[in-house]
Amino acid sequence: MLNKVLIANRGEIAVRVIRACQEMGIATVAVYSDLDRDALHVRLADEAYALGGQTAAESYLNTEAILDVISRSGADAVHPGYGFFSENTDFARAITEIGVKFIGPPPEAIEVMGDKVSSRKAAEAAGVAGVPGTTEFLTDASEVIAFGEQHGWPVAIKAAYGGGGRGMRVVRSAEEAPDAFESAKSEALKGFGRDECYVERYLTWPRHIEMQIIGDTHGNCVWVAERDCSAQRRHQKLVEESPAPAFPAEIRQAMGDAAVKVAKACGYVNAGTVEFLYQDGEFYFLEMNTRLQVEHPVTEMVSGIDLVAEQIRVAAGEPLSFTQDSIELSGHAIEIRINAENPAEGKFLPSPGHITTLVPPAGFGTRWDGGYESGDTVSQFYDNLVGKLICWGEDRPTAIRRTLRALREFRIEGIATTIPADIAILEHADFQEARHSTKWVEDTLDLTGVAAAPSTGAEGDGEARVQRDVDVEVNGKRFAVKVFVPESQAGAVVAAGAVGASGGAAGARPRRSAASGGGAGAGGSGAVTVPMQGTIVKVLVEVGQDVEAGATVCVLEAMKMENNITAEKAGTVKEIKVAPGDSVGSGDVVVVIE
Ligand code: MV4
Repeated sequence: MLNKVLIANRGEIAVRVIRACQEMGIATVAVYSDLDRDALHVRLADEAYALGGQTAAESYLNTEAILDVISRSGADAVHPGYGFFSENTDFARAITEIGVKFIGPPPEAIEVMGDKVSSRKAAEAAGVAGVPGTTEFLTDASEVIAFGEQHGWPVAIKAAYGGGGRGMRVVRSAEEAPDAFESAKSEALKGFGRDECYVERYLTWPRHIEMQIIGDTHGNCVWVAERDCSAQRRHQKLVEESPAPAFPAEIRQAMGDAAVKVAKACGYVNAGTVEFLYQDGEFYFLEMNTRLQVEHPVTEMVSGIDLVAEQIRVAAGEPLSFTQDSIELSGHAIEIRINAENPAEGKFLPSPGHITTLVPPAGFGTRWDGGYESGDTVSQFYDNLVGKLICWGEDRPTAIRRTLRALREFRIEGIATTIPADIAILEHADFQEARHSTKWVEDTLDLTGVAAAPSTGAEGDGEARVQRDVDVEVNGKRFAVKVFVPESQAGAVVAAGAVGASGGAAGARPRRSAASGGGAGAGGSGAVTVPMQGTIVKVLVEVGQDVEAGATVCVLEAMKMENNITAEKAGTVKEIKVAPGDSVGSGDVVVVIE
């Protein structure tokens, strides 16, 4: 068995792998960037080493830095997680060449499945058809026209070295072919550095169904279960589930067999996923992902298999713990990706920042795979996945009800999240009756009424609250509002701020005169804080400057409005803690006044 695993990743997947290792009695080594010095995965690992740098490129994608930590830590295996180096042939080779186990497939399998044309050829050689199309690169728009006339319109022109739908052009008639061909090639060149394209029939309302497989080094390769990932937006999965709704058992069996054939054709070992498009009772090979996927927990919940533990066993040369016939699937599982994004008006704007409160739901059949806890900060430098909520029920309606209960119970403040949009998806009849497809979220679901969940912070982390009166301005009218802040911040002089047209804090009422007191008053620490999460757009004071009570010290952009943050008391600016562009959370101190 392995002795010490280095997790070459961060966030929830690093936490997931650390937990599996600890349950197996395997030591764990975390690596971290400068921004992740205090991250959850670092806190949980047995050892942690700095990679240096802030961005992914400077840290988690720095091969030399990771190889150096392997050498210093004595790790005998590396788990890449997903993203980052998880499907990088060179990285896998670099690890195996120094005699360390790469917990994933052989580099050769990664290579074959790395480009859409070679993966399609490998699948077709194994007798698994892709959507009817060409397996040679296009040289001219006339070939697109010939294909469309033969197979029917619409057709899809795709980038051979592309992914995630980028560069894909849907062509509905011969007249559209020349422009679509040129634009697909130029986008492919810009996006992937390669302009080779191919054409295939376009499926107008497909479901995106993927089959989990896992193979060991003893010739065993099995399919575990399928996942339906059709609830997506701009190729970003929002909701995944297993089993796929309205999916006949005979199709499941045939798709499972097809996935295993594709895996065996490329000598696959360890966990992998074969993606298909499913429409009108037919399924077509799309691509193969040579890594553990974000959504692997739904497969674990319906099969009872710990896929990460199996990955580690396989990497250690052990056989799979189960056979194809011993796998028993039970119930229904749904995964919700909780992203730090504001789904208001369907825009899903990034919402990095300081998480002031994070209390995940719990209860029967409720799992939280999270990468952050209260007090952690979601950085703009990395993927904004905060964690995944996975709920299991004995059938799909029960799983949907449980997921909705859990989403409503979820307490997360300081950042906006996709939770309101997730609730809208699960409440919708199209989703509940499985009428959705990969285009449903963007073409049909109406998210205009969806707004970021209000971040009150009032009951937050169980800390006692004290009342502070805040002067706010709503559309030019000033109000005195009661704000209940954690006792630890009570000394702060809660800034007066202008609050958006929504009227801001509940219970706002006409401002009382300053003489009536309010705020921390003269006795406060003089720390001026912000009443809500947002971004600093202007700082209007300097250290040493004298300010009057009510003077604006900085401007906070929040709730799509510019809010003036003002000092409650006169004094001299002693410290400025922010600069334009900084993200701040509710209650953060921005300026200190003596
Ligand atoms: C397709 C398709 C319909 N017909 N190919 C998009 C990303 C890339 N993996 C392949 N994709 C698609 N290829 C044909 N012939 C529809 C999509 C597609 C899609 C596929 C899977 C998951 C989400 C999707 C969202 C939009 C379009």
